[in-house]
Amino acid sequence: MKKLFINISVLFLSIAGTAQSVKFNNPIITDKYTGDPAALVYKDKVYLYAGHDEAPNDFNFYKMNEWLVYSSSDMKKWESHPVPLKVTDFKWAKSDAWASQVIERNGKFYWYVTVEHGTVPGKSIGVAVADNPLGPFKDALGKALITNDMTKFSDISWDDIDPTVFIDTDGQAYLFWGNTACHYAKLKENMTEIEGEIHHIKLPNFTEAPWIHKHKDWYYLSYAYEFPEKIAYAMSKSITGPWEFKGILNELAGNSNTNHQSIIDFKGQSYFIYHNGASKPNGGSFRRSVCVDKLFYNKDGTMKRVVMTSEGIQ
Ligand code: FUB
Repeated sequence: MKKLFINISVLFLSIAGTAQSVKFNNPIITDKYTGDPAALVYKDKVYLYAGHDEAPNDFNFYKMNEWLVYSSSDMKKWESHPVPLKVTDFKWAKSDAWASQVIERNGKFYWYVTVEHGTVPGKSIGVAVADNPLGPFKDALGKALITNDMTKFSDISWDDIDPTVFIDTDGQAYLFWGNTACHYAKLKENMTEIEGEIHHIKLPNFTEAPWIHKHKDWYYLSYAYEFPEKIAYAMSKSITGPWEFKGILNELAGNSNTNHQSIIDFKGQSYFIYHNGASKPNGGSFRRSVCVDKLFYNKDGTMKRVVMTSEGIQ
């Protein structure tokens, strides 16, 4: 009887010990509220670009004036860097440092951003450029690349948001973007001009936040689905489609009505990077925090549903 008692206490001790040794790594960014993560793998690092959520605790809409950049070599430790880009760096823009993405081409880094245009009513897309992933970035065009009057697939004034850029194996670059309507167009080699017409892709319950990535020989178009948002995705054998809808990839975050994803492969592992509103004590839809969890594929190329965790990357 005495022996049994001792064994049970060892078991309790070891359970308590295990619980204490687990570290909660999500959210990964805790120095500021951050939303709309866009990750870039360059050389042996991941650069994470995000909008800075500056809304005070009693403010129930976005207040975003600048974008931030963090870097990591292992997806666990994240280094913060000086603010690389602000809305005021685009003289023609008025406000709203909304979702963005950085991509490298021929040693230059192009940062596609959403902003409210100063004179053309509605949201627009601008592009900044730098010689290295940390900047400084400067407006590459001196005007918007996309304005609200260039697209007619949706009547709202905020349908031209959330750019994602992809360079295909033949060197052709594509810009995808949208809210309620998913748009795409070719980019010229200079990365600052649209080539040809703007197309529209029909996707079930498309809200916003398209993200294009390729894994093995499949192209993936993930996006925010419904509102409040889940993340869903479609797959194709070609960047220009046809896209086949594959269902939900990530469930509601619950504490934020948006979830905005970024998907990368880094050092042999796939990652799903997103935001939620879980930061204590004042996190929420307008004070978001970036998180990372592992992403896994099935043999047929479909993606396994993401499990959002507090532990994150251990
Ligand atoms: O951060 C402002 C907007 O919220 C983004 O542009 C959308 O993707 C949503 O996350």
